[in-house]
Amino acid sequence: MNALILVDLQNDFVPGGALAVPGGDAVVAVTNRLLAGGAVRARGASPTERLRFDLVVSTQDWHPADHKSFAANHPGRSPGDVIDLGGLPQVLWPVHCVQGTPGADFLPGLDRSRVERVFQKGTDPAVDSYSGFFDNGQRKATGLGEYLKGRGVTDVYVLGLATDYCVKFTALDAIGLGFHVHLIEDACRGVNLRPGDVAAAVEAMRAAGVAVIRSDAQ
Ligand code: VGL
Ligand code: ZN
Repeated sequence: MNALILVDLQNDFVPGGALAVPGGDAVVAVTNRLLAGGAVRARGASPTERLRFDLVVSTQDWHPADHKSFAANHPGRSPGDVIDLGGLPQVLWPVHCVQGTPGADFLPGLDRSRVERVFQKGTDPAVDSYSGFFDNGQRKATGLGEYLKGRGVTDVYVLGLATDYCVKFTALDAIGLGFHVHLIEDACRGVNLRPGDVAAAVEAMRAAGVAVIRSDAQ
């Protein structure tokens, strides 16, 4: 049993949004194609067999307006600054994905017909939550891990935004929970706050045991 996890395919993460990821809008077409029976092969499948996803879920960055990851909530600070937040290093971001705002909505062109559950994260103003499974302090679970285990999922495929933040930590936590994890690299885009961040994130995932694949893998 496999599952596809769509990570944060939301308006604020594409060009024109508050925390625009370069090229973020390009993942919509790749994702829709995969959902329509695209070309990635399942682990162990024969070379001619196309990957079919048994289950599709989504994460949604969903912050209250007073979230402490927003530079605007720290007088004198700017986006990109790093502060200590409850004992964890925290990159400060522009205000983004505020609950109920258009920026927090899913991308309009995205085919959501197969999404069975949405797991919201980043709702606690005191702690950020990059992973779709746990907050950054690994204190609270979103329920995604239990849901996937309860559905009998062994393999997860991860795509979305942003490669060097939410995609990375979702994939790493999935490894920690014992799933076989596959990153669909060309269906992801990253922030690259510092040049090389995306490449380093992909390497960190690979080193942790994530299989890095492409949507057109042969
Ligand atoms: C994300 C930064 C802040 C992400 C979310 O979805 O990767 N990045 N909030
Ligand atoms: Zn966020």
